Amino acid sequence: MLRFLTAGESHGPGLTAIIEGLPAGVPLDQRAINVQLKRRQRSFGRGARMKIEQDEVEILAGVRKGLSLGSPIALFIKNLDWVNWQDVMSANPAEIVPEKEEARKLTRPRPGHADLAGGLKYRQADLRNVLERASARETAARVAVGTVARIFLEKLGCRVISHVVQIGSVAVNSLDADYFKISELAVESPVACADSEAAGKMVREIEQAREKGETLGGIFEIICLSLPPGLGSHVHWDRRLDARLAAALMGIPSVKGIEVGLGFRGAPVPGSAYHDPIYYSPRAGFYRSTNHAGGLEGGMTNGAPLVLRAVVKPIPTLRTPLPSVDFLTKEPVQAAFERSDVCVVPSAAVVGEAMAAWVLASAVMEKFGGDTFDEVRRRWEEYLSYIEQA
Ligand code: EPS
Repeated sequence: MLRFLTAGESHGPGLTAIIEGLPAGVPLDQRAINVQLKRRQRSFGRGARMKIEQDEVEILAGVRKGLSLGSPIALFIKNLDWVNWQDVMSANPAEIVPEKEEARKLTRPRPGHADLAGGLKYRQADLRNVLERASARETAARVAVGTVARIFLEKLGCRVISHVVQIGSVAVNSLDADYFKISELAVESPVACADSEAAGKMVREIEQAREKGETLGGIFEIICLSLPPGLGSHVHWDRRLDARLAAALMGIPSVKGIEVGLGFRGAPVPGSAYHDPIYYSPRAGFYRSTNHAGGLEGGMTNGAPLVLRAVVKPIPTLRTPLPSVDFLTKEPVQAAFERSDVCVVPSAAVVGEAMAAWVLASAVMEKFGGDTFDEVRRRWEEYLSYIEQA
């Protein structure tokens, strides 16, 4: 079984992740992880914090001479902002400077953030004790973990890509390109959008939002390619791959809805036009002319590209804050504002890729699992040749 945990506060010393269950013999290079960490950081619409952080992973355990050992893998990403926060955030009370701690205290909960519910639940007088872990800074660790899963999948020939299809009111209509081209164009775009005309409008909409002290949400699409049929299972609710993918994507801060294939857009479509007819040819095997199901039927991959969408709400830290109530005095106030991002949709797409890769690698390990990568690969290849002959 593959599993992982992360630890770390947004302004603490850094983010730690431990991965367990990866077989021995997977080639892991920190440079490949750093490429994905950079992608998460650099999109248009991020705030000043991203000028401070230069996320780079350190592999502290579980890898020797570039290969996984089958032991737990420990990853660490330093927070470069820590030097500015040590006297507020230190685990050592002797290092805390009370005036600085007071100045950073948060008592005006932001609507839409974890501040209020978390403060009540964990009985905190300083809501910073909630904010610090609720912050999407933690998603840097998920990208590092997901990249390990991505490398594992790529060794089996699978790809996970993404692109942004909507930011604020600007949506991409339909894209006349294959998924590889879409991915290439998206990687080059400042807003991860493969349609350059829409991307230009998205950039302008983000600029206008920044001027107004607003924030913007949007939609990203994840596509997973070259998966065999039969990952996941119809036999239990918690083995259905669509349920597991949706949970992993919903766990990304600000993600508020998931579509599989046509998703919500399928509501007005009659069944005869919705479902993807099945054909067979000796060369292609079973195939479809459409993919409204998004590559998932009965909770299993069906061999078609797996297509998911996630809607991201506009982030709740607003420069022109909404009404709130002081957590301690109960007086009406304006919600707190901390330096923040205007739009995180392109970054969320990178996190989405990471989480999708994680769920898929877990499903691969469940079906083909072994202690070494070669064992997994042999079982995988044997299954692929069975599928080819089926
Ligand atoms: C975040 C607030 C901002 C973001 C941060 C998430 O941080 P700060 O308050 O330090 O400027 O930049 O995102 C990241 C640090 C990151 O790496 O994505 C929040 O409150 O969620």
